[in-house]
Amino acid sequence: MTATEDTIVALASAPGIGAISVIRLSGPNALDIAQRSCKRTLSPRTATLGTVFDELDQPIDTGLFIAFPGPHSFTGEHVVEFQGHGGSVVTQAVIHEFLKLGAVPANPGQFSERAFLNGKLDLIQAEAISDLIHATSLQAVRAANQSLKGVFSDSVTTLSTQIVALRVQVEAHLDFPDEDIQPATLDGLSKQIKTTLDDANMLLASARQGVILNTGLKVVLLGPPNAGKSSLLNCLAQQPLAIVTNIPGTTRDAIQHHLQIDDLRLQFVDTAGIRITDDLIESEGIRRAHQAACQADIIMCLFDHTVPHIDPVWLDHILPENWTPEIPIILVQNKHDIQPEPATNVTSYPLCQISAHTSVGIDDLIATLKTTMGFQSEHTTPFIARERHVYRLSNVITSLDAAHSLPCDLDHLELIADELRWSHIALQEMTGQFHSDDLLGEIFSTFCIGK
Ligand SMILES: Nc1nc2c(ncn2[C@@H]2O[C@H](COP(=O)(O)OP(=O)(O)OP(=O)(O)O)[C@@H](O)[C@H]2O)c(=O)[nH]1
Ligand SMILES: [Mg+2]
Repeated sequence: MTATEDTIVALASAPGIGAISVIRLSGPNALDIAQRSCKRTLSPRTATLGTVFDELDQPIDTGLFIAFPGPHSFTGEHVVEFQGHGGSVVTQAVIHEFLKLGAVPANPGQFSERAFLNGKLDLIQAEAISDLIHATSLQAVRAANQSLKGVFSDSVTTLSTQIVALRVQVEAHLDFPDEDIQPATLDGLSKQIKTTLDDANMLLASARQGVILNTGLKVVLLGPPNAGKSSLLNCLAQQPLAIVTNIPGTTRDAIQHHLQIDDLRLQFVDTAGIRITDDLIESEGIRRAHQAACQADIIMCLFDHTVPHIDPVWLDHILPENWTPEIPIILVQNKHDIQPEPATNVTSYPLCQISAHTSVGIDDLIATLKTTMGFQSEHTTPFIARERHVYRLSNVITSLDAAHSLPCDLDHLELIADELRWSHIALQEMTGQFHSDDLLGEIFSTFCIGK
């Protein structure tokens, strides 16, 4: 089914000067517009050399036309791609000719939106196209390809099928309330809800990894003055990004640096040392350090040999008052070259010993960071995901959790049915089976023009 009667046109390659450019047409008149522009008949999926002429029969550009008649095209509509010379004026002149022949300019992401509306891909796959284009690491590229291939969507569909099966059972009991339901049946239902909830939690954990691959991880370095926070940043970056001195209170501001470590995009925030102070500037630095810590994906809590014992009281002095236990912490004992003995640690947080001077323990620290964030074995290729997916999956889990915590008896079946219905809708919103125009606008407007 065609999403619209318009035939859209856009430059699909990057704007500017290049060897070649790709201009893309999609819609019911794509083939007609392309053939009229070059006065040639285009065979499906065959490269045809042709010249685009203006209305005075003057040649504008000569290149290759490839026609993909719908529905066997990216958008599901008739698509024609023209590979011409990659200059800004010449490409604009070709686009102008296509517009004169009846095409209209495409909005950002409109080709992908049409592919979605025509059932060529679901919303998760469409988002993966944009994530692939914007990927900043090879691992993100691999993960985006997994999502594009449908790995994430398949898991969502499997979960959806499980929930539909549960709904069918519950609704059947509600439709025929006079028929006896055996306690064993209700018990079985409760167990199935629990299994589905466990599966949803596993999928959420994978989706969280997918978001980290997509957007990176914010790691905040927090600790007392002189612990070596700035030195650790410099050690990881392998360059003197931050000022280091032996004067406590050297770092005053929260300074952010993006680093690529083992294919992971990490945003490190070096912060002012935490201590009690009357100094106005330092106090503001500490406030900013605490603010950054509250927005962290993970906190690295640094200290050195002057702190031989780590307990919750010491941590309370370092962490912000409004710190939430959901933000994981790694304890990092620096200056191993001075003190190789580990501090006693009576907290539940992992402790890593490093030296920012000699790089001892840095590999172990990165490995601990990955395990703490739940990164699975490097043999499994994760899929890419977005905050939107994590949010929806959390809704699914909240509803399944509510359904599971209700007593599974006749009095509560209606409430259980309601929770199952909500969880099903949340899953459908992920793949786009259920969507609003606003949601589509929000997603596709962030795409490139021509994609
Ligand atoms: N021996 C030794 N000294 C270190 C190590 N790391 C840092 N230092 C020294 O410790 C002092 C403080 O280092 P910084 O990196 O400035 O410490 P900081 O935590 O950023 O301090 P503030 O910015 O004041 O909060 C400097 O003299 C560093 O050279 C290490 O691994 N071994
Ligand atoms: Mg510092």
